[in-house]
Amino acid sequence: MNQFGGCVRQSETFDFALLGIPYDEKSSFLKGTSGGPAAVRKHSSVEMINAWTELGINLEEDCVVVDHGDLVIEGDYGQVSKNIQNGVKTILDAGAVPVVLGGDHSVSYPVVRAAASAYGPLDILHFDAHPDLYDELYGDPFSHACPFRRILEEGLAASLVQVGIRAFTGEHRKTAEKFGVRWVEMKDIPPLPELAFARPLYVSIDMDSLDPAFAPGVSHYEPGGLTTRQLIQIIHRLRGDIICFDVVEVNPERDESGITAAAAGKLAMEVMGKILYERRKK
Ligand SMILES: [Mn+2]
Repeated sequence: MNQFGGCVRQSETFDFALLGIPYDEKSSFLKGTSGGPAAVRKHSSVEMINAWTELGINLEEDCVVVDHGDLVIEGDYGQVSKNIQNGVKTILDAGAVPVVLGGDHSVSYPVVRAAASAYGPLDILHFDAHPDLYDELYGDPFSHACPFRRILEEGLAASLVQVGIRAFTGEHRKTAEKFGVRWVEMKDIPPLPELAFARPLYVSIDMDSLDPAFAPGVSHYEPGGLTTRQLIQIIHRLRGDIICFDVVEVNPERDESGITAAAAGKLAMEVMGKILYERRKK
C-alpha cells in the first residue's frame, strides 16, 4: 500500500479508487502494457516520493485514496469490456473518482462508457501522439488505435479535444472534421492552451503523448512530443470538473529505468491534486 507516495489506505468510503487494467490484447505492435499498473505502483512508492502534489494538496491527509487492485482479465473481448465497465461503475456509484491504470488505450472505451452512463455525454480531454480514430486496424474495431472513434459513434462524448497529436493520417483528419473534433497538434503548441470544459470531464492520458525522451517506456515511439512539464501545466491550468481519468500505455518492457512508470504515477497524482484543488475553490 505504499504506491503514490504512500497515500493509499484501506477504507469503506473514499474519494479516489485506483483500478488497474492489465490488458494489452488490443495492442497493434508490441505487447507489454499489461504490466503497466504494477510498474506504476512500484515506481511511485513512498520510498521514492511523498504524497504532496504541486498544487499544495496532500493526498495522504486531504482525501481518502483506496486501491481496488487489478481487474481479473479473462474471457473474450466482450467479457473483458463488461468487467471493466462493472469495475468502474462500482467506483462511480460510491461517488468517487476512478483512477484507471492501463493497459493499452483500448480500455478507455469501456471506461468512458461506464462514466458516460453515470454522467451523460462527457467532454473528453485526450493526450496522445495518435488520434486513435481509426474505424478499424488490422480488421479489429476494438484495437487500441480505435477507441475514440467508437466513443464518438456511440455518442458518449459531447466534445473531444486531443492534445499532443503528431501522427495524423488523411483518414483521421476526415473523421476529426466529421465529428467536430478539436485538436492541438505539436506543431501548433506554443503558447500552451488554457482549456475550459462545461460538462463532466473525462481525461485520458496516453503516455506516448509525452516525448519518448521523457517517457521511453511506450510501444510506439513518436518523437517531438510534450514534455512532462507541459502536460502537467495543461492539467494545472485547465478549467473543468474531472469525474474520471485514465493513464494508459506504460510498457515496462521498454522502461528499463522506470522513468515512464514514474511519470505516469506523478501525472495520476497531479490530476488527483487538481481535482481536490478545484473542489476547495468552490
Ligand atoms: Mn492512444
